[in-house]
Amino acid sequence: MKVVYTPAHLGHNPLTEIEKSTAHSPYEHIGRAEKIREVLEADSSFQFLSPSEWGTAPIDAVHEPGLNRFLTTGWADYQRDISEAREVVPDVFYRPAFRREATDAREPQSVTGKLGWWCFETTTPLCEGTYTAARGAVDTALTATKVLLDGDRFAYGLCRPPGHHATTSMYGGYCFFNNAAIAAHHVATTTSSKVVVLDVDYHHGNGTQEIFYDRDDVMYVSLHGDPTRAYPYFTGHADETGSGRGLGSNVNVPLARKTADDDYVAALSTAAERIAAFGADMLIVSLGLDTFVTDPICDLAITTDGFRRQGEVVSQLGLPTVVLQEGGYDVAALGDNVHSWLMGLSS
Ligand code: SP5
Ligand code: ZN
Repeated sequence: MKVVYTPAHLGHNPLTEIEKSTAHSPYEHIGRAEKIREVLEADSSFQFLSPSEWGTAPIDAVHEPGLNRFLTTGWADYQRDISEAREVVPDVFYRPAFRREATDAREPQSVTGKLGWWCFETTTPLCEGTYTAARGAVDTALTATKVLLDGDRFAYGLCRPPGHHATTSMYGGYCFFNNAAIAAHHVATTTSSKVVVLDVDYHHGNGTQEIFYDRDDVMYVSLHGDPTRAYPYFTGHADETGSGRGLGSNVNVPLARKTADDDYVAALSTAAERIAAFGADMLIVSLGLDTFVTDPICDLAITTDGFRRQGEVVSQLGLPTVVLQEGGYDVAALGDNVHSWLMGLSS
C-alpha cells in the first residue's frame, strides 16, 4: 500500500493548547505523525511517497476563499499588528446572535476580529509554519486520492494537521482545511462519481457534515462519542440526516461511553449497509484512533485488534478506499493502531 507523507507538518508545532480553562501542552503534536511514520516505515509492505502540489483551487472549491486568504497571512499579520506571539489564538468569537440586521455580517478588518470570524475555539493555534503544514495535509489527501484514481485499491494519507472539524468557513478542533472533504469534492466533481466519507474518529466530523449536508453526490457517515457528552457538542445527533437533495445521505451513529470492540464492529457493520446501499464509487475514511481504550481525551474502549476488525469490515465493501489520518492521542500506541487498521483493510 502506498503512504503519502510530507515533513511540512513539522512547521505546525504549538507549545500550548487552551482547553478546560487551562493552558497545557497540546494533545495534537508533531510526535503523533512521526510515530505513525516510524511504524509504517518499518513494514516494507508500505511504500512512501511525497505529495505533489495541488495549489489553492481544490481548497477554495470547498471552503469560503476568505478562509485560505486569512490563514495565508494571519500569523504574520498578528505579529505586525497585535504582538509577537509565538502562537496565535482568538480572544473574541463571531456568533450570529450578535446581530439582527438584514444585511450580511462582514469579515472584520482587524486581525483580532478576523481570528474570531474564522476560528471557532481555542485549541487550534496558528504558528509560523501552520499554513505550510495545513497546505501539506491537503496535498497529502489529494495525492493519496490520486493513487486510487490511477488504479490502486488502497492508499493512506498521513495528514497532519487533521481536517474533519473544519467547516466551509471555520477552522478549529486542531483542523484548518478539511482534507477529507476536499478530496471527496475533488473526486465527486472531476469524475462525476459518488463518494462516501466514513468517519471513525471519536469526535463527530462537524465540518464534513456541514460541507456535504445538502448534497446527494457525497454521503457522510460517522460513528462518534454521543454529542450529549462529547466534543464538538453542537452536532452529531442521529436525527441530523441531511437536507434537500442530501436528505438521507448524512448518517450519524452516536456511541455510549466505554463502547468496546464487539459493539463498535456491530455498529460499523450496520453503517456499512447504508454505505453499500448508496452505491458509491469510492470510499474516503477519516481515520481517528482516538476511540482507543487509553486515549487521554476520549472515553471509548477500542483495542488494537479492534482497529484491525474495523479495517476488515470496511474492506468487505469492496470499494477503492483512501484512508486519511484524523485524530488519535495515545501516541505510544498510535503507530501500531494505524498499522493494525490498515492490515485489517488490506488483508
Ligand atoms: C481531530 C480531532 O480529534 N480533534 C479533536 C479536538 C478535541 N478537542 C477538545 C477535546 C475536549 C476533551 N475533553 C477532555 C475530557 C477528558 N476527560
Ligand atoms: Zn478526534
